[in-house]
Amino acid sequence: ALLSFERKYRVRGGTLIGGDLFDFWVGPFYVGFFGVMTAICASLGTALIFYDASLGPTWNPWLISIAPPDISYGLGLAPLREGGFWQIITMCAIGAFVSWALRQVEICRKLGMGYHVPFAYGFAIFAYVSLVVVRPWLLGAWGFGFPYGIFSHLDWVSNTGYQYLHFHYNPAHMIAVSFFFTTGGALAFHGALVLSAVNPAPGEAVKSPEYEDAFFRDTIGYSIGTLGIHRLGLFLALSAGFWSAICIIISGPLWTRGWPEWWTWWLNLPIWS
Ligand code: BCL
Ligand code: UQ2
Repeated sequence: ALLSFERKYRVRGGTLIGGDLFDFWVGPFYVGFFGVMTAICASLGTALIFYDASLGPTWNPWLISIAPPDISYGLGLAPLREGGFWQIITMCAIGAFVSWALRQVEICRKLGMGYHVPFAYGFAIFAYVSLVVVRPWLLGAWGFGFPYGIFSHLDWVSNTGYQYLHFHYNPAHMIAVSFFFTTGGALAFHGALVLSAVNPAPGEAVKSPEYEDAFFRDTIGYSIGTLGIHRLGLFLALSAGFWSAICIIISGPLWTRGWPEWWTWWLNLPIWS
């Protein structure tokens, strides 16, 4: 159903491509050229996943796996059943993710809003593309991408991690993990603080943002502010995704030995060596 306030926001225009052609809604969903593209890419990719799974040895959802080609195929196309499906599915996935981001851009333009949401989503796409395009390309074979399967991708992460002996020593992985944890911490603080302000003792009025500021000033002498916490949250979350992408791109293309060994630069500093 069309909610009463929605009509006001169903404005024409703002499209990047296609003009008025796809400028309509289906139920609550804006369509647009990129909505059509997302639907096509996502359906085709999903259908190919099911088709390739049907050729495989199992329907156990934990074990189904669609593997990239053997390293020997390099950066060429592989026969469908030897990684070609993975290659087409990867193209469908990227097509769907990028179309989804551009559909977000069109919606931002319609509503006259900033592009923060598609910008943020772009970091997730970057992390995915770094795994299945950038790093395989830098290493010279699509076979370095990860397989699409629940257990199989976990095995890939484990194997790739141990290939560098101890992935926790990867400095970019350290930064990424720290940002993930800090994001969780910050959102817990923020959620708790807002709920504490809007849930006062029974009969008392809801507390204003000044109370939120006062709570943190009393506690740690500093409040980042109601707008500031959202800027900080976005920064922390995007940094988590960004450093994740960096940590895997540099593993192989930039550093081929164990990550613990990378720290010899520190141990060899002239101060103590
Ligand atoms: Mg590690 C990567 C944390 C131990 C090896 N590791 C990561 C990072 C993250 C992390 C920093 C994965 C997040 C990411 O990339 O997000 N690792 C982490 C932690 C520990 C840890 C916290 C821990 O011990 C407490 N890692 C280890 C051990 C190693 C190890 C030591 C194994 C033995 N780690 C590796 C390797 C990798 C990581 C190898 C990586 O490759 C990975 C990384 O950095 O990848 C970039 C980014 C987000 C994405 C990629 C998701 C993209 C989403 C897309 C765009 C949209 C999807 C839409 C979806 C399909 C739609 C579904 C529809 C719905 C159903 C509606
Ligand atoms: C805050 C504020 C909010 C908040 C939070 C804070 C009124 C409703 C959580 C407190 C946050 C600070 C001091 C930053 C902490 C830093 C890190 C890296 C976690 O001041 O303004 O708005 O939600």
